[in-house]
Amino acid sequence: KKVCVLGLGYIGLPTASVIASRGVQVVGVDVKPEVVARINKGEIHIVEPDLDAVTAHAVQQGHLRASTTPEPADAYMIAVPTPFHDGKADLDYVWNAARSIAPCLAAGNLVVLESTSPPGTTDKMAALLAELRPDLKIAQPGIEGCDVHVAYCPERVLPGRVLTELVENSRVVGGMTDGCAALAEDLYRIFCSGELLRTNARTAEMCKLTENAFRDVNIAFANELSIVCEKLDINVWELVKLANHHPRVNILQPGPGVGGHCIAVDPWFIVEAAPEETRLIRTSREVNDGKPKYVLDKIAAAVADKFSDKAAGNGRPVVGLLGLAFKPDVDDLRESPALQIAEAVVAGGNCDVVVSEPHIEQLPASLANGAGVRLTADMHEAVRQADVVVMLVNHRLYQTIARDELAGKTVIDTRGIWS
Ligand code: SAJ
Repeated sequence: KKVCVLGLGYIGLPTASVIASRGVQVVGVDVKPEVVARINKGEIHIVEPDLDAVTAHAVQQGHLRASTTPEPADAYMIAVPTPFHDGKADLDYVWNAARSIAPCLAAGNLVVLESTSPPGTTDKMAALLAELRPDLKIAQPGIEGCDVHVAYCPERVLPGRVLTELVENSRVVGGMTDGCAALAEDLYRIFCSGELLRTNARTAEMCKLTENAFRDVNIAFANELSIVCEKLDINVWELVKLANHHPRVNILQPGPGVGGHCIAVDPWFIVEAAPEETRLIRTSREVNDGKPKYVLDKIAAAVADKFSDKAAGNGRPVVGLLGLAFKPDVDDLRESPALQIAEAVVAGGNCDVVVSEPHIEQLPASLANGAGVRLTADMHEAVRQADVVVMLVNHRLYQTIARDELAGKTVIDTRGIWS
């Protein structure tokens, strides 16, 4: 058996490597020649624990190979980006991937879409394949009997735990027909030890969006509570902890906002699909997107306060920002509320800024060009130099910052680690 994986990013590369590690012949396809060259040398281009060893081994054993063009295989897995711009899902990468495999397709093949997609995308992809290959009977929703099977099976792995979750998580396998789901189940059984749950493609598409929207709505609830609690002089972290002792309550943690390219994006796919019916999902997005501004207002008030302290001519207040990543213990700054806050503080220009982010070696361009900002590798120094300390990301490393280091400083703790 041979598998062709399209898109060698955060999902495609680990998936291709894990399938190849089971002794299956895998060809990974990416449009970027430099990515292909790197993987063929047994190296990886993304940060993910243990992936380097699994990929290197699969390449050395001759089970994994990368290429810029697809080739005939038994199964095709599409794991390309589906970005969201200006209120619309951009599915061009999916259509391009489908076009690129169309000439290779043969009777008996399976095509699985894994990319996060609006409900109905798999149907449209199958229709596109049918248009490009009129000589083959491509699966149609609910109609059994076809040459090429089509399914949707969303990835659900957590960055930082991809290799474990790829194998152990349960998976929703949505077929265009029951036969398609059964064939897709056989493919995932090669490397998944978790449960494989069969459904139709449309439900599987919605399931992925629902999981991330559920988390977003729950975090929005926590973020709204944090603002209410501040007004009412209640410690929100103590409150959430106490409420969560109830056997049927499980509130997530408030923070400076929601980042990453999944939870902050996927709910919009649902809003786009049903704009009139999604008041709660849309409002939750707005609550979470509003949280960085709330934190910025607190920083501005603290800086103004320190300014009056420093009016005697002792210089500008110093703001120490702890963390830039979108969540703890990762180096990923994309769509990060902490980075958004840092950019606005630096752009404000009325204070000096010391940034700590233990997972990066230099400031991103959006900060590096600002005046009065620098990165320090020493988080204790960032705290020591700051008049206002802002905890933005609860990296494990920050647990070594002692309470006495904060004495005499204004502390804005968006993650509740010192509360
Ligand atoms: N966050 C909070 N409070 C919390 C939990 C998270 O403010 O209690 C924030 C984080 O700081 C971060 C954002 O939410 O900014 C998202 O982080 P996350 O760890 O919740 O999720 P992601 O984006 O890394 O991964 C999610 C996962 N989805 C779910 O848990 C339902 C993952 O399983 C998915 O595979 C991934 O999205 C994806 O690719 O869709």
